[in-house]
Amino acid sequence: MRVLSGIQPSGKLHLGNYFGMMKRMVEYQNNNELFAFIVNYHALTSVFDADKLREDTFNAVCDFLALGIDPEKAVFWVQSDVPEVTELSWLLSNVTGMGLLERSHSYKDKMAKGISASHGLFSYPVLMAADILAFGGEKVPVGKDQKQHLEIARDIAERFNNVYGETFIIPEADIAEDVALIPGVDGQKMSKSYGNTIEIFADEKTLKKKVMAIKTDATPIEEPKPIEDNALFEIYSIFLDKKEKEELKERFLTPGLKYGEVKKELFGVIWEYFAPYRKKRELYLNDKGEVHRILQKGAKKAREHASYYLDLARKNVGLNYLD
Ligand code: AQP
Repeated sequence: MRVLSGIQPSGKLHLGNYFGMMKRMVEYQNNNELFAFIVNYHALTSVFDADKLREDTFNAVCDFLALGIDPEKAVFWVQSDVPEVTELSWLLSNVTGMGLLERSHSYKDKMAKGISASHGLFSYPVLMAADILAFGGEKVPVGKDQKQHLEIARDIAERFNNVYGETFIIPEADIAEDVALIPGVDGQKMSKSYGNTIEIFADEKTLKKKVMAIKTDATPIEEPKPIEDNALFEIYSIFLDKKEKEELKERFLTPGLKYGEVKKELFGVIWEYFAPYRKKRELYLNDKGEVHRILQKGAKKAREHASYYLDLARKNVGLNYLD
């Protein structure tokens, strides 16, 4: 099975990114053909500082490698090193109805939050469809927030195939229900653009500050604590197995629990969980040459795959005028 997914370097990577997508990607690479990439073209919809984009892109690459992407097993690259996807995006644009994009929740949510909309932000799902279709992606591990974008990608692929004949594989979203939507410190979806993230590789002091800032309700200590819509409970739960989660639930429902103590404990759990990855990440951060070699090799392989689908699409729409 060909498994494919990308991540935006639009800020520092966070627990939502890791548990929603990255962790499963790493697991998939052992028994599947894995395609993983850093989508810096997509980040251009929200990042307008070139130095920041360069830094966040390099950091995202090192994060993903440290967290377990194995460039010997997976095809791993940075999106802008494979320009075929932008050409394919144009071909797809012409079979994409305006209405389909206007219904995008992510676009509408960003508009509602006062983020000004560019054409790039509006057409983001078309580029995302190109990212998937260019590589024949069959299964796409994502968080629940990307479910609709995946449906749009499927619609675009089906429409293209209907208009021009069988060209693309129809991809399927792969969403893990237990980690589908991880809340941020304010209880909304954890998101780089909402400034509510707990970063995977924050330093000790920052991590502690973020965890201590998780929003909790004002239930008195002597009363049971709610577990529904409780960001502290939900974030803690992602680090626990089924039995441990039941125990945590029991603790929340038992009067006397102090949120502050649970937060301190959670900080320790997160810090320990990522300790081995932090060491590995330092090695990559300090070896730019090796990282570049990995990415060049990945981009070369990715371009070969993308060329196959792009050439087929060019031919099927009639751009091969000399044939
Ligand atoms: N809170 C989340 N819970 C579960 N999964 C999440 N993902 C993101 N946030 C959560 C998943 O992580 C993958 C990569 O996300 P992305 O960076 O490409 O885009 P995003 O979903 O828009 O993530 P952000 O942090 O919210 O970025 P910004 O703020 O820049 O838009 C995706 O599979 C996503 O589902």
